[in-house]
Amino acid sequence: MRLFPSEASSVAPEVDHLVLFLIGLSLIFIVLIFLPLVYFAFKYRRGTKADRTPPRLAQWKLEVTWSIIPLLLMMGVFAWGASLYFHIERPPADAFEINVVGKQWMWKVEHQEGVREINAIHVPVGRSVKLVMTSQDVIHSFFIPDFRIKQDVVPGKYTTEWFNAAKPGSYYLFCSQFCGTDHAKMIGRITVMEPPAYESWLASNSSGGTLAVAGAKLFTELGCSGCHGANSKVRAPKLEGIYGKPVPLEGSVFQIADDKYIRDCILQENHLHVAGFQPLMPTFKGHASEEELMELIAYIKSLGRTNPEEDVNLEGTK
Ligand code: HEC
Ligand SMILES: [Cu+2]
Repeated sequence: MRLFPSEASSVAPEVDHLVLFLIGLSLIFIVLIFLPLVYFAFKYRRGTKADRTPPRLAQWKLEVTWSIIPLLLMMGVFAWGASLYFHIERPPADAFEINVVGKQWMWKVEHQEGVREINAIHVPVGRSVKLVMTSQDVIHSFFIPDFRIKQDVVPGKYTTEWFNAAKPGSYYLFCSQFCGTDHAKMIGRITVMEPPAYESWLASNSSGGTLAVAGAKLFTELGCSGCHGANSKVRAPKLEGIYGKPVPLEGSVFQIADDKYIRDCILQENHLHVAGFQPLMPTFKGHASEEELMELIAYIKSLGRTNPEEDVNLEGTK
């Protein structure tokens, strides 16, 4: 029997150190408080001849001591916890992306290379992986105990989570948000492989097109290219190079063209209209699945990207 799951990601030991420190600190204070409590309960119980004259201590010194010491300890724990939280929440700039769509009751996974999986993710060891996640029905939560990471997966939003797997192996993936009848069956496996094994896994499973290529196909099929294409008669904004840049919207506001922004444009949610254009774009709500939206985003991301390095910079500024 094991008390803790294995520490299989770069942040796992850091999380454990904090947890163990908190448990240790609590134990120290439990002993400091309860040992004297029990001792005094016996010493001063009714009928004993203990000396009950109040002690002549400088009260304020005591008060200040037991206020300042816990305050410093708690502020220390706060600083430690906050910095660890930011570390866990902010994916490193060089992380590569994998898309995840949760639904009752499975995890659908799409790699940028176009490989699809269900209830499984294959990743290389020692590389930072960023999961871009959404749900097509209710709130789910993506939880890998061995990696010490958990993040809600919310319909209509993209949430992210990252990890850097520390050792090859197979690790459980759970949904940790009660999401309906078969919630308990929403279980998957993370397979961490040595980079060469991962490369050959990718090569043998990819069916050709990358996510961006699938998105390009959809872009034509759904008629986006009819308006946004080079020879279109409709005045629609160019989509080349918009990803990650601020877009001027009606009413003199700017919004960064990130995944959520592009998703909102395609579904025409939140009344986003680009400044200087007629609001002619139809909504594609109900015409594109969550996976297809992610493919369209991958395609728009790939547009006008001349320098692969740019990728990293854009991620870094988010
Ligand atoms: C009928 C023409 C038309 C079609 C079809 C169309 N769009 Fe648009 N699109 C527009 C217009 C006009 C705007 C600018 C006005 C606005 O934002 O409402 C726009 C805005 C956008 C924006 C925001 C651009 C920016 O500069 O911030 C994105 C992203 C976008 N469209 C993507 C798509 C995708 C993806 C599809 C296909 C699923 C699509 N559009 C289909 C006309 C169209
Ligand atoms: Cu779930």
